Amino acid sequence: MHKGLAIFLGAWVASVAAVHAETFTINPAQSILTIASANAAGNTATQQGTTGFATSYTGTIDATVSGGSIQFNSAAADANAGGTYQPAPGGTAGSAPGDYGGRFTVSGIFPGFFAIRGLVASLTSNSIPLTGGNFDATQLMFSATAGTGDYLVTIINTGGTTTLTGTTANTAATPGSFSTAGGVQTLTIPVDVTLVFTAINPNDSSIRFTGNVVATAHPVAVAGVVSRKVHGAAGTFDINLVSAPSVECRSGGANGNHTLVFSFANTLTGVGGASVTSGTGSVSSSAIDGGDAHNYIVNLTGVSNAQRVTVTLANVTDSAGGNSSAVPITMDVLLGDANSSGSVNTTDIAQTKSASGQPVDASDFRRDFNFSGGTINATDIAVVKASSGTALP
Ligand SMILES: [Ca+2]
Ligand SMILES: [Ca+2]
Repeated sequence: MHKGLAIFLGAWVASVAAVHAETFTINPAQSILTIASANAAGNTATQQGTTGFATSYTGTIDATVSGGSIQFNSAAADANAGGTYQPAPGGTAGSAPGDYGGRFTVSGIFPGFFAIRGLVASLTSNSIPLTGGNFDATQLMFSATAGTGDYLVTIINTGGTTTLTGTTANTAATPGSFSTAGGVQTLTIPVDVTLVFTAINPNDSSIRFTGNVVATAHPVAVAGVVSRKVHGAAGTFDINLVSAPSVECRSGGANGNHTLVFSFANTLTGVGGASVTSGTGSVSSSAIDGGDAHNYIVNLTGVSNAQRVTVTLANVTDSAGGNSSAVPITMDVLLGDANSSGSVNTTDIAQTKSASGQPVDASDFRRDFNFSGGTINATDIAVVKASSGTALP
């Protein structure tokens, strides 16, 4: 192995500080929401049978976790049909599977029933600080994105269906938690929300749901991402895109070609593809490294200078059971920026001139702008001079 590679492999151990959304899968065995109280058109409700006021949830939660904070982007928390409840859909006589089922009495004498069906809730928040793995659960907002409430009072022949909509703040006093063990991330969200809706008169009905939602994710572990070029006979040199000096300062040639190597802690079992998701350039080819399945190689073309270009891998899975819907990396591209400062100026010119005549190696490859190998020479000095005055956006 070339000594330059050894140096940069050392830097790969640091985890990628990429911030991106993870999709957590709700665990139904640990995600039970109970109706703590309910009233239908002003009448206090109790549960039908023994299960009417409790059911489990399935679905997904999309959240972004960075070092010290968590943000909930969306969710599709789907209440499971926990039993067979009156009335039938549409508020007609009979019964059918439902998420929740309740009963109530109108005017003290007329029995009524309601059933909640097809309830799906979303979950959003601003960025919430994570302190010791805990976060303030009252910062979460719940929205009903689908679902109906069917109700029927048989004797007075009053029945119908109301759509469950609206957004309500979580009031659970217990903090939520986020933890990681064995690569698996676990979110625990205490829930205490009251959904207000209309049965007969506006906002005449409400249901308070309490309990916990537990969801897990197992993202792939990214070990590092580099931009790789072969400098002639001098060998292969990588620029670590995750930690400084991270600016790709070498030429992409006439076609703006660069090669990115994503490295993972575990061998890859699948990658859905790679694409440029921000900035100018396109993917000409990409594949799992045939020699080492820890790596995914992306060849880029049409990458313009003086820009930030983001390349995102889709649907990455690994041999440890990890999967991530998106693994992005942003490369700063600035020809001639030898010292990775974000601008090309007299400092870069002086550094290049000072290396003139020296053989290209790990100590000075950032000044071999045309990655020719051999020695740093007049061609490299001409490149940095021509680039002087340029900068990253
Ligand atoms: Ca510079
Ligand atoms: Ca050169």
